[in-house]
Amino acid sequence: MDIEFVRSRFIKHFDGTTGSIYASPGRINLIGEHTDYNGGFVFPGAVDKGIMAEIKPNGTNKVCAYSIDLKDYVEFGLNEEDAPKASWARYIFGVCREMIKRGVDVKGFNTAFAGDVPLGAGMSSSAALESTFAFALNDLFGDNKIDKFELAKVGQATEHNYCGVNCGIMDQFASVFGKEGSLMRLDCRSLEYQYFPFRPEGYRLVLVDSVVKHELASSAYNKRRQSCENVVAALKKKYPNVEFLRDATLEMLAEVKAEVSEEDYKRAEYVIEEIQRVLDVCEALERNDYETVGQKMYETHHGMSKLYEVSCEELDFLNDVAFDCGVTGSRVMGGGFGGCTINLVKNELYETFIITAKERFKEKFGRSPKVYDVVISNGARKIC
Ligand code: GAF
Repeated sequence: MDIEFVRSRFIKHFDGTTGSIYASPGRINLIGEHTDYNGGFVFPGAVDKGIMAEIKPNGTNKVCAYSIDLKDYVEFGLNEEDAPKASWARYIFGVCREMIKRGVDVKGFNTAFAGDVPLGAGMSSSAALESTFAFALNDLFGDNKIDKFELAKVGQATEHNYCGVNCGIMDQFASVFGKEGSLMRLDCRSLEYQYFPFRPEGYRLVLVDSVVKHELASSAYNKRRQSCENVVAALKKKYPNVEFLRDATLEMLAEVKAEVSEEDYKRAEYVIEEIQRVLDVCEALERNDYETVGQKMYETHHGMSKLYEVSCEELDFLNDVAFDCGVTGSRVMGGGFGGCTINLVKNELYETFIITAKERFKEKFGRSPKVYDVVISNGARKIC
């Protein structure tokens, strides 16, 4: 992201003065999908693409926000009834409200922001936006008294309360806590985390974007979460200590098979297996065993496609192409219903894989997928 670009737009759009600049990244996730809201493990890292915003208090109680990319300008107040209509502005409004709920005396400000996280690619541009503003408002109005854990929760609560997505904590956590060159294993129940330096010698991580965006992704996502909660409710009758699917085994699940729908059962089966896969991948990484890491990624894809049913034809196709090319690991990344596959590719296979994926995808779907190299980067920060 280019500081001068954002600054020039801020100056042009407002009164010619400058404010402070903040930035937060999007994320990748090596493994552990739809496990976060089940109290399980995830394995994300922040990327070198994100949102950058210039912000300056304006002495009023009004937020004046300009989206540089959308060339859209919105003003809103800071009370609950002042929620703006534009969906992008609701993220900023939600963050303001959540900070206010946590005792921060948020006042009006001017802001212009831009981003380079591809939208709908499953790299969480929304978490990048939330973290940028949570971090900034904490600095500008809160004496930085809200800790980083709570800043991540501000982003998550914004999704729940103002954007209609009952997401887990992974995206916001990765965006706030990201560390250059490291992925993090996060226990989403306790929020304990551990950085894993990730520079796999001889391999590259690459995202292949199907450029498919599912219109109803949020409601389908919430439905998946509901399925998991239904199964937890059934398990609880037999095992009162079960709070999340994280607390269950496949054997326990089998015991309640008759009490849950077939669909909910499949969802839970995937989640329980996926939580274990994260731990297996961490162990494999400690031995530099990338073959096992890759194999687990393919298993995840299979589960997301056949049990959790959050893949789509285009993503399954990209996964098959990766397999045919001998790519070590490949799977749909993020919430699903479109977006990217994440691929662990041997250096010497990289060119062939990318060329083949582009050619075969175009042949089948009449358009090219996009390709992004992954650089694992730092989390939310003040730039100047
Ligand atoms: C989305 C959500 F926002 C995350 O919380 C997570 O559940 C992810 O989908 C799937 O792993 O990005």
